[in-house]
Amino acid sequence: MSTPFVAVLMGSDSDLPIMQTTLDTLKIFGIPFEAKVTSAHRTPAATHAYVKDAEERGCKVFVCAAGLAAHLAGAVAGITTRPVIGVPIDNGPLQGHDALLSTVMMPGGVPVATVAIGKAGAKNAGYLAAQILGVGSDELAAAVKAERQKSAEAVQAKDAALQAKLAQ
Ligand code: RP5
Repeated sequence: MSTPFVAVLMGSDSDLPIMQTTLDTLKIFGIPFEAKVTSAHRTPAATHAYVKDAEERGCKVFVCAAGLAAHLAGAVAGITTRPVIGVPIDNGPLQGHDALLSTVMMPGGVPVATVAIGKAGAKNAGYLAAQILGVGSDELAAAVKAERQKSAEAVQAKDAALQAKLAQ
């Protein structure tokens, strides 16, 4: 039987500094993943072959990051019916607005779940993958809830620190 995993694809190694956040988030949840540099434009045949092979080997969710024309997520969504999460990368002269529109504006019937531009989006891609996989795993769903609680407590601690400072 194949082991379920998440595939994190990026159009270039120049996307890795942002996409490291996705990998770190998947690690927090203990989700097995593969990370790969492959491009919709520069290596289309290799991208197609990888997606087909990954799906057969148990990939449950694809996370795809690209900047500029950013067609990677859409190209992957055209190959697989697994959920595809798109991360627009802000490494071009248009601050990621180009990548955002290229990633989000998919034709009907071939969705890409597009997250925010840049690092927040990369983090949310990891969380969203965990939430998707959590539908079939009570343990993972509980881990996502626990992370939410930790994040709420961090905000409360920040507020408490602010109130203490204001009271001085
Ligand atoms: C996109 O072009 C990549 O995802 C990257 O964001 C951008 C620039 O790639 P490099 O020229 O840095 O390799 O396909």
